[in-house]
Amino acid sequence: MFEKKYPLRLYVLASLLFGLKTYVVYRFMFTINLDNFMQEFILFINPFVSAFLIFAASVWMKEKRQLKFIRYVALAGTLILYFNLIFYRNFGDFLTVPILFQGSNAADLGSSVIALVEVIDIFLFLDVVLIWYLSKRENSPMAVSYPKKKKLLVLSMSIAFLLGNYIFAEIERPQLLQRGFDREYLVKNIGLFNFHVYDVIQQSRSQAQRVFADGNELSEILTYVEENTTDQEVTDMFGVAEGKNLIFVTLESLQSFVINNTLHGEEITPFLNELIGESYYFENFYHQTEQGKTADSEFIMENSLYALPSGAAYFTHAQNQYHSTPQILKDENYTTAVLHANNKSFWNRDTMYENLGIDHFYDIKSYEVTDENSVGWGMKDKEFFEQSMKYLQSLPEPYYARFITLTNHHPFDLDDEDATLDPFDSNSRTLNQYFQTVRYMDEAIEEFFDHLKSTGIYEDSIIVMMGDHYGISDFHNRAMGMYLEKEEITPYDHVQLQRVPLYIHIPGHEGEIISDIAGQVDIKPTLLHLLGVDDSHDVSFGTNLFGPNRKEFVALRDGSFITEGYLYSKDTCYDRESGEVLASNVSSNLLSGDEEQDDVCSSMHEQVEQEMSYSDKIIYGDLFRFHEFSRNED
Ligand code: GP9
Ligand code: MN
Repeated sequence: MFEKKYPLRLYVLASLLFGLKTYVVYRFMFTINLDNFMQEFILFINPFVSAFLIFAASVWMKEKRQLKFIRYVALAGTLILYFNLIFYRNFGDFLTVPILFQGSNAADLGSSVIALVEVIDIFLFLDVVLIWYLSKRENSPMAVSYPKKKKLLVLSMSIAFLLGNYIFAEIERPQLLQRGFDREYLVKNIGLFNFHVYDVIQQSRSQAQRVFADGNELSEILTYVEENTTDQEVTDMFGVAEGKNLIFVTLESLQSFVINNTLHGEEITPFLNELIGESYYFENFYHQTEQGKTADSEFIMENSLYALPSGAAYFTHAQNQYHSTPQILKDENYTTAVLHANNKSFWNRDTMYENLGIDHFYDIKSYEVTDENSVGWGMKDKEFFEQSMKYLQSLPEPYYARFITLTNHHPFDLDDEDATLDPFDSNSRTLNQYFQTVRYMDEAIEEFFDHLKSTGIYEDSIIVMMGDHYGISDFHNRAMGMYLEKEEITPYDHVQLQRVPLYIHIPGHEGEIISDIAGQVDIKPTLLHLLGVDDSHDVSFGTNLFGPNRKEFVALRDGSFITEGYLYSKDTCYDRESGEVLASNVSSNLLSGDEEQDDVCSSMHEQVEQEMSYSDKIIYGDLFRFHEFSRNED
């Protein structure tokens, strides 16, 4: 009786339930920053707008098809939401099209995924069950054949809602869709599902970019690079490692905050702390990776180009023409190799390495991997270094050999017998265990140094070690605040936590602690300088870290940047040393064109965006295919 008088149509019910569920996930399962009521409001309406838009399309169908459509859309939408949640728990980020195409990675995620599933997740599927049940009832009054007028009314309503949402978003964040800002802004303002549509359009556009790109675009970029990111000054460090082997170690997920720090009164990284005294150690060195994580760190340091704003260039642009460090070193008679005890296809490395000029890739097949010598993602680092020595010794000298470690990887699992530090005690199992795997890595590096010394390789080599990216995402901010004894982790703290260690260890050199700001794009010109290789024709977005004309800023891929004096993040400008807020709403000030409101950060803000867009243009357009990298022959 009630149902007849006030018919509740299934598309309305599904929209309400799905909208509500999405809102709960946004609000309580993602950690989305909300600064004001307007943002709260937009975040609340956008899930309903998206849900209505898609479910309401059912009114154009016959009754039976309506029900089927609603059922499957509810299920598919929930799965999309859930995959995002799982991904978010690990990476603190949302899925994008290129990430989805990295299907081969998903299989390898194994242990990580299980650690990311929680019992409460079952609730996310309850509305799907209800919709399924209601839609399967005989003669359900929840779907009827609608007259044309009603269909048009529903359609106009859904478009009006979408437009309303867009207008609110535009007021809150001008030029949102044109500039993108970051994924969190997009999801916060237009919703996860519209963000996915936006991402698909963006990705198709970048494909088209390659097709339509031509060499002319490069000349403006070359002029910029020449004027801003090139330092040809020859210093007394030039060629100090000429003809030596270059051993590069990627320190998985190692952040700088553990270096020279303690837990339970014990040093976390005793060996790495001691090594500072015998190395050039960069204490304000930032990772610049994005979604490609380790692959991005490799991409940046080998090419001195920025990581892409979404996806990993290792996947999306593995066929491009590059001018990488291994390619350059091969011309100098170097043998190039990568050693990493994981599947060769992970991050599409096998394809990319060939293209980057890596002669030998010692992947999992080169190692004897057993249950005993594995944990978490695979072979334990100590075993990895030990078994790697025979390959290292077999390489013709001089060589450039890159080692990628693995044990200190989320979820930071370790066998009891390998743990030499007690876990931290907080609500985050991830952070608690992190200290233990970091300690394990420290011991593994110490053993590696011992191997290098006992084989005599040490004297003929320089050893460079770099943290690839953060290990502890914002998801663990509460626990991180507890460890760092801070009430909250602010955007300023977040950026400072993106510092990763960089060691340049040259046997015979005393080294020093270098406090100047630096980033992963600076690695390539620095290494070439040390090896005494002429790179005057290189196109690089970094500068030699030992040179006098260093770049003025380090740009992070989320739009934050650091200068000697300032730190900019989330539209706010901070004093770099003290963390004091100097100005907020920096980009709106810039957009308003009001000179007076322009503050210290905003002029640099423009240059940072420009520089990253130049790097993106090179990659999207595959522009190096139009460039001849002539080098001075002697
Ligand atoms: C995988 C390893 C980890 O081979 O390098 O990659 P990550 O998940 O850190 O990008
Ligand atoms: Mn990594």
